[in-house]
Amino acid sequence: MARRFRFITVERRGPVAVLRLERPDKRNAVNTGMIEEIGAFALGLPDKVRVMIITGSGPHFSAGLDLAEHRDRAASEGLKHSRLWHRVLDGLQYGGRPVIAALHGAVVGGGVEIAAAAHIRVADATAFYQLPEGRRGIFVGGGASVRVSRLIGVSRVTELMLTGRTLDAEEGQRIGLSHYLVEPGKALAKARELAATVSANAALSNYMILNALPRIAEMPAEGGFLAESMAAALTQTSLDARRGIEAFLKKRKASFD
Ligand code: 1HE
Repeated sequence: MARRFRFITVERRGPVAVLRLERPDKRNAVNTGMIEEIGAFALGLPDKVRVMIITGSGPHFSAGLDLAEHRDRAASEGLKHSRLWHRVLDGLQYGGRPVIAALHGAVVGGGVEIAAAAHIRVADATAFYQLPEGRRGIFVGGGASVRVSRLIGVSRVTELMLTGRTLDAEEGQRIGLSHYLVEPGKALAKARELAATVSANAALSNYMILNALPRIAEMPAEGGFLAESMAAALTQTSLDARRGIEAFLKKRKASFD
């Protein structure tokens, strides 16, 4: 059953929640209300929701920051607004619940930033990507300097921001903006299929994959190895680890709480 907020709709089927950006007449441009709703919804999800999918209504994922709303922001307001994006997207990335982005049409500016905060990105062949901030006289503010740079490399981000050029779905797939590239109209179905797989994992394993892994990857090697051992020790002594290993040895499918 779909529930409508002002700028998003959400629907839950078992352990999977689908959040849809719902401003198709404005190409899902992200105004303050929408980013706040994404944050409130994602942070308020009950534990039984194991995976979240984020997608866009209409022919585009998102045209990024709502430029009409941004026009008159003073520097201090712009700073707070950008920090709001950071809080919300940090909540998505590190909330402990895998997030899958199903992308189609425009994935532009802040749209790329939202997608980059997701853990798995599925694009359909209509997807195209842009970082047009240079053309608009602004700068990225939703975390792209960090997240997108880490995803595709700062050199590529520099080139994309300087030229504002459009990358098609194929190029996006080649450079790592998407993990999966599917036929037009099939991104959400593929995301649901992946969500079924991911939601069947042990919750603590998923939590460590989302929280320990990226932080360990940023650490100096020696600290990283120790942190990895601690994450491994904690995970492998859980009840779910006993169930998962037992199931494998008995040639059964594991089932977790
Ligand atoms: C918007 C926005 C928007 C569309 N803010 N209203 N993002 C951009 O620079 C992308 C700007 N948008 C576009 O390049 C195009 O709209 C699209 C390629 C995404 C889609 O084109 P199209 O031809 O299907 O739609 P359209 O006719 O351009 O737009 C339809 C309506 O949506 C129109 O409003 P209307 O009242 O005239 O019908 C547009 O004004 C409106 N619209 N995009 C506000 N972005 C956290 S910081 C992140 C920094 C950024 O994201 S910078 C990138 C901003």
